[in-house]
Amino acid sequence: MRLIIGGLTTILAMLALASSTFAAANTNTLTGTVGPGYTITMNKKTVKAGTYVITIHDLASIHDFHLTGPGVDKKTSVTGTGTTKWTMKLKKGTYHFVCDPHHTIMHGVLTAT
Ligand SMILES: [Cu+2]
Repeated sequence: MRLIIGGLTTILAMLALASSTFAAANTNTLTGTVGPGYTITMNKKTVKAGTYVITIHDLASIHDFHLTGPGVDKKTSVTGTGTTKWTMKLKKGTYHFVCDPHHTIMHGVLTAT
């Protein structure tokens, strides 16, 4: 019986180790998309403050994706298209993303808490 409990404890310890290793390797990610129509979106509205890899899909040559907020001012080119990855630290606060040429109709907010 002691042997079985000992074995079980070892298995549980290994599972705990495996899950914490997985959590450490798991990066915070966000995805922003602009175009192809007159839309700009972020896949989340609220996130925990921390380091993020933000993947931007710029799907139109008439739009850009411009993200600003505490310590952040990043944008893709208006004429350029394609996928861009930004690694950045999001502090607690409010971040705004816009398409500069159409900022009155294409904008959104991301909150870090
Ligand atoms: Cu635009």
